[in-house]
Parts: sequence; C-alpha cells; structure tokens
Amino acid sequence: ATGSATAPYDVVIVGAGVTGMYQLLLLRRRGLRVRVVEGGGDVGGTWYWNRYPGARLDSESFTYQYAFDEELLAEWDWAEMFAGQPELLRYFNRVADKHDLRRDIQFGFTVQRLVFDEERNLWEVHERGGEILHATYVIAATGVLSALNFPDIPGLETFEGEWHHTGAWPHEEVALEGKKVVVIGTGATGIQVISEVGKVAEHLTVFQRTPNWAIPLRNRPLSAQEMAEIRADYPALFPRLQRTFSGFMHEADPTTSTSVPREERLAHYEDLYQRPGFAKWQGVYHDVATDETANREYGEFLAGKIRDRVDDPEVAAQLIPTDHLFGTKRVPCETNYFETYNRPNVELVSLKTSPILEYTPRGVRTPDGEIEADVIIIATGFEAFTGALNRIEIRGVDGLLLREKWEYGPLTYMGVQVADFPNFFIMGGPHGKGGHGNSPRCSEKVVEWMADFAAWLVEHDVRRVEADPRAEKEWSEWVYEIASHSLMATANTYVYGDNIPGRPRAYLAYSGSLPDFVQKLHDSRDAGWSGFVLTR
Ligand code: NA7
Repeated sequence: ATGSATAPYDVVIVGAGVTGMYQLLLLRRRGLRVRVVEGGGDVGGTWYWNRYPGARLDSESFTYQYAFDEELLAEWDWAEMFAGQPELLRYFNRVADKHDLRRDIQFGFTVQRLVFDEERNLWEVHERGGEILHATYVIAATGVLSALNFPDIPGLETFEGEWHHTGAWPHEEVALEGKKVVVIGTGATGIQVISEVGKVAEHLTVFQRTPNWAIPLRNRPLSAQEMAEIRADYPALFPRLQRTFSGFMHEADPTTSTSVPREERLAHYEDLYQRPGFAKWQGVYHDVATDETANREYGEFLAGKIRDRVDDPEVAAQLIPTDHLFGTKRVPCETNYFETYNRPNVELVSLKTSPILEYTPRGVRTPDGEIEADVIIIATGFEAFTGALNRIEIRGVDGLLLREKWEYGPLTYMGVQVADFPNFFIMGGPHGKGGHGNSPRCSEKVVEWMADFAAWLVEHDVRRVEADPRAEKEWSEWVYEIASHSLMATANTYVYGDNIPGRPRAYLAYSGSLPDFVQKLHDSRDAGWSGFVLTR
C-alpha cells in the first residue's frame, strides 16, 4: 500500500483516452488536485489499443478532434478525410505534449478495485499491483468500447502460432505477409482488418457469425486547399455538430421516402452510395430508420451492390444480412471489403454451419476439419458500455458491488451517477450520451458539465454527492422506454448486450439526441443540481 501515505486527491480520473484527457485539462484549470490513472503505457485510449491494420475513423477526421484548443485547430492539418489510427494517435500525443498532460497521469496503473470509505467519504483506488490512491471523487473515463470480448472457444493456450485481439494489438509490427491467417468476427473492426490482411496473407480464412450492412467509406487525402476551407468553417462546424443527433456531420434527410417516386428514390440512393462515410446511413431519408418498408427497400438496394461487387453469387448471398434491418446495428464502413472475397487467397466460412470447436496447436478445428493458421486475429468486439466498469470491483455503500446492482441491466441517473455509489461519476458508460456516437463531440459537453460540477462540489466542500434513487429510477425507466420504440430493439446487437452470452437483454446506450441529453445535464445544474443528494 505505497500510496496510502499520499494525501487524497480531489479527483482521480480512470482512463487517459479521448474523454479522460480533456477531463484532466479542465479540472486542472479549475485548480483541483487531480490524478489520472491509466492501464496503458501512454495516452489515446481507443487509438492507443486498436493498432490493427486498417484501424481508421468512420467519422470525418476534422469532426473528431477537440474543439477547445483554437491554436491546435489552427495548426493541425488532417491528412485524410477519415484518419487512420497512426494519425489519430499522433494527434492525441500532440495534445498531451502541448498541455503537458502526462505529468498528472500514472501509466501502467490498472484499476482492480474501487472502494468507497463511508466514514471518510473517500474512494480507495486499488491498482492491480497493490498501490492505493485516495480521492474524494472518482470519475470513470473508461470508455464504452474498451473491455475486450473473446469468443468462448477452448484451447487458445494450445495454439502455437501468434494470436491477437484487435483491441489489444501489439506495438511491434505483426508479420502477416505470406502467412496463413484466420480472422474471427466481421463487425466494423473485422471488416477493416480483413480488407488489409486479404491483400498480404498467403491465405485468409474469415469466420463470420453474422454479415453486416457495410457501406463504402470513400476515404481520400485532404488537399491544403480543402483543409483551408474546412478550417474556415470550424467556428460554425462545432456548434452545428452539437445540434445533431449524435455529433455526426450527416443529418437525416427530412424527406419521407414514399413522397418521392420510386425511380427518383433509387437514383438518390445511387447518388448517396457515391458519397463518403455515414452519408449513406445518417443522411438517408428519415423514415429508413423508422419504417420497415422504407428500410427494406434501401436494404435491397444495398444488397444489389453486394451482388454486383462479389463474383461468386453464393459468397455474395452469405455477405448479405438477413437477420437484421439496415442501421439497426452499427453500420461498418469499408474499403474494397466485398472485393476482398474475389481474391483467390480469401475464403469466407459461416460459423452457423461450421462453428469453431476448438483452437488447436496448428490452427482451429471445425466439424469440416482443421484449418491451419500462423496468426489468429480475434475481432469479436467488446463488452460494450458496462464491461469496463463491471470488470472493476466497484464497491459503494455497505459494500454493494456495482456489477451486482446492474445484474439485470444498468441503472443510472443521466448516465453519470448511480445511487449508493456516492462521489463516483461516469463520463462514458450506459444510459448516457458521453463517448458514444461521434465520441469527442458526444463527450465534450458532458466533460465540461462535470468540470463545473466537480469545481462547485470542491468549492462548497460537499463531502458526499449521490444520485437520488427516485431520479435514478425515473431516468432508467425513461431510457428503457424510449429505446423500446426504436427499430434497433429488433436486432441482436451489443447495444443490448446480445454479444455477451448469458447476459440478460437490457438496453445499454442512450437513444435520445445529443442536444437533448446536454440540455438535461444543464437543466439539473441550473436547478441547483437537481436529482443529486448533496451532503456538506
Ligand atoms: P462488434 O461490432 O461487436 O463486432 C464483433 C464481431 O464479432 C461481430 O461480427 C460478431 O458477430 C462477432 N462475434 C462476437 N462474438 C463472437 C463469438 N463468440 N463467436 C464468433 N463471432 C463473434 O465489434 P467491433 O470491434 O467490430 O466494433 C466495435 C465498435 O468499435 C464499432 O461499433 C466501432 O464503433 C468501433 P455477431 O454480429 O455478434 O453475430
């Protein structure tokens, strides 16, 4: 217990990713004693861990940066419309350097337990290796997609080749050229990594459980001229993004699809298909997201594109989703993904008909035989929203364990606090908007609100602040209620925890809009922090 001698911090922030970095900067500016603890070796969170080949933004680069630093906005040029992981990591390192963030960050500090000491109104922050820090308040900036999900397949330890989860990719280059590679998983990540590995592997076997409605990314370099135009628009861009549903550039088309003749509709879909990024998802006729008939027609259009792009009609059929409607799961963006299956060295295997029974020393075994691999890439995603918190032993009042409280689904007040867990705040977790959607856009106002609140609490010497159980109940019921009306409720998705076997189905995200969410935070603040119980 080396840390027990140090005086308590006002705030310990868990996580030095996109959210935690900004939180640190703001709390430091407010004069608070603050420490960040981070399991990784450096800043950047998602972009520190997800170094797999092909890791890239699906949001336009310039929409996915901090809005607060005008100097940096003026000098940072984005090289591509959709930045790759190396460029993003350079950017977040630049922010850390410029603001000297690292002096308040303890790296390699993996939080194992968080225990609330009711007598002293202090949180004990226990590191895996035994170090303990103390803080009046703890802010979890642990991310919504950071706890790795592994398929439940036995024998990984017997495999004699190299294996990596995409979300914990090594810093050293992984040799894939001329190798036999197996990829498990075809979500947004799998689709990116498959398209890159297919180009270099001697043989690539893709194990797919469910196909996804992937759409072309259409990335390209940004010229100096374009960058200048984009930059000139920054003062309008950031406020505009704050008014959108999830911080993305593309807003739903107010036109109802059926008000347009079918031919015109299809021509419009063709036109949309040529546009970059989420224009084809977020920018389509609004009723595609809500009306099943409109949705199915658009899906049929996209299925036609897949059939056009994949040579073998049987493979094409396997790549067309039939189990879920377009947009009811996270829509991946792709670059030559479908064409990858036209390569002679790439093979698609359905886990539905040919499940992996076990890993073997030489590869994987299926009912159809053994498939050899030099490298196995596990692209099976994350225990979303609650995973990063539930994997820490978080003990509140009377030793209550957070993951037990959340056994049948999360309960929060505005996604930021949980009753019986005083002085503990969540910036990106279940039932809040922080860290979801376009992550920097969705978290920045939450982080700013948090900085106001934390400064106010310290200034007013509030020893204990906790969500009012009634406010928590109301919020949670409301979140579950609005989610149940969405077409998303019809899909198997990580947003409902469906990817984690044995987990009771519960809506984990927040299905309202960004401005609406921020307004609710501000309303509470303006009403003297309504919904929170404060003890001086
Ligand atoms: P996702 O979107 O959760 O995708 C994971 C993929 O792995 C998906 O194809 C899953 O199939 C598959 N999967 C998950 N568990 C298993 C098991 N047990 N066996 C076989 N296949 C499995 O994660 P990503 O990393 O791609 O993307 C996550 C987010 O990160 C994404 O939204 C981006 O914003 C960035 P399923 O569809 O569940 O049948």
